[in-house]
Amino acid sequence: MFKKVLIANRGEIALRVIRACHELNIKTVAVYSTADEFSLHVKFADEAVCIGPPPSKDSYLNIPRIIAAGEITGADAVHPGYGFLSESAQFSKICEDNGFVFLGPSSDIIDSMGNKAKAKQTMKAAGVPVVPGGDGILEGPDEALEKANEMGYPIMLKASAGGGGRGMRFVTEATDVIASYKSANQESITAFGNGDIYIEKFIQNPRHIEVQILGDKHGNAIHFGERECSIQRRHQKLIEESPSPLVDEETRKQIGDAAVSGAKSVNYVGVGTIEFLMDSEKNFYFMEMNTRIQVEHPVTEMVTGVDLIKQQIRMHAGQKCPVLDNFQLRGHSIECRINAEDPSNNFMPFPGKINSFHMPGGKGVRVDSHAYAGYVIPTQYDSMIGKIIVHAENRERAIIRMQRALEETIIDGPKTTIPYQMAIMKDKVFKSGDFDTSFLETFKYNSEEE
Ligand code: MV4
Repeated sequence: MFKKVLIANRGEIALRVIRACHELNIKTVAVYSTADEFSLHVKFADEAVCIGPPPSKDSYLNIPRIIAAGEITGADAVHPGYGFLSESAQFSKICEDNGFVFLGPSSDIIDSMGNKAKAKQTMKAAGVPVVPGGDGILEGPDEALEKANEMGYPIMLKASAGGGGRGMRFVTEATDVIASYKSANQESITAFGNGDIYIEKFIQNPRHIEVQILGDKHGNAIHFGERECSIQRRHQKLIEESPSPLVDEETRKQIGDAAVSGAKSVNYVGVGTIEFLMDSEKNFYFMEMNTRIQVEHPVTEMVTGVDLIKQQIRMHAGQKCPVLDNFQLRGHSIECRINAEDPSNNFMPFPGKINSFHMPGGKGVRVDSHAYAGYVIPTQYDSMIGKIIVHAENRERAIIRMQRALEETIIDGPKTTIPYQMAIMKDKVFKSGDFDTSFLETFKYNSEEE
């Protein structure tokens, strides 16, 4: 097992990794920018190294400085968290080349899943259902039009180097294909330095369902069921849950088996997430694979009883996947991401000082946060200040418990997403469990009512 892990991240996920390491008797090294000097991840790590000024490119994205911090502290592994360098094939390779175990997949796997068109082909070859469409990248606008006419409208054009909704175009008729291709191609070149585009049939009102997988170095892979992530605003998830209200035992087995064969086909090591679109008839289609731990991993931990970060570390230390007999999800878990944003003002970020801070507790309530009373939310990074996660016997009780937890929460200073999430917890459609990724487009929020 590792002796000392450097965490190349900040905020709640850095703290989450520190907690897992300490339970495994592993020492921890935090790295931080000058904007995070008073963050809890710095306080709770065994050692902390300042790696630069606030801009991410000079600190949390600065590979030479992170490697230097690992060298001077004698770390033997690097955990990348999520965001920042977590899906950088280059960072994975540089860590390994400098003698650190990268607690994520090899650069080859990150690369092959980062190329979304290629990832689809790989999954299709492994027998995973994929969104119908062209096979691989388009040669140019003419081929885009030809393929679109063959498969019928509406279609989606997607950037192969993109993901998470960036560089995407929705096209409803032939007259728009050429211009949409060109603009997606240009945007993709600007954003990712790669203009490759692929085409897919448009899936009407899909749900976003993802499967948590775990692979070891011995060719084994298992899954931990699905997460329902359809409550998103501009491709930012706000609420996640497990299990999905739409997924029955039979579908769970099918989608889980598909995810496992996808993971096995690339000899996947560590934690990963396979994202699917699911239509109203419960047909599911592979969309993308995320080769990192995700923000919403706690809902899976609550319904499986597994510590995913500990498992991730164990897999990279060479241990075998646990054997799951009669796998089933226990009860229901919901997570609300607490962002310092004003839901009444277009979710405008609201950095600044937190004057008072009281987090909920009691049965079935978990809080993952790096914030505290007196903490100043920096302006440079994302606005998530924590997550409230609940677990209960079933979905109805989990919703009641989340309402109770949100009610107890006091954050004085910044505006937060809490009142908005409270309104969702009281919404009839949300409560019914019958919603899709368009839910927030039509959700009416009246801040006066809260
Ligand atoms: C789609 C789609 C419908 N059909 N692809 C958005 C994020 C990116 N990962 C893929 N996305 C979508 N791809 C086809 N062929 C609908 C979406 C989509 C979406 C997906 C998941 C969660 C929220 C979404 C919101 C709008 C559109």
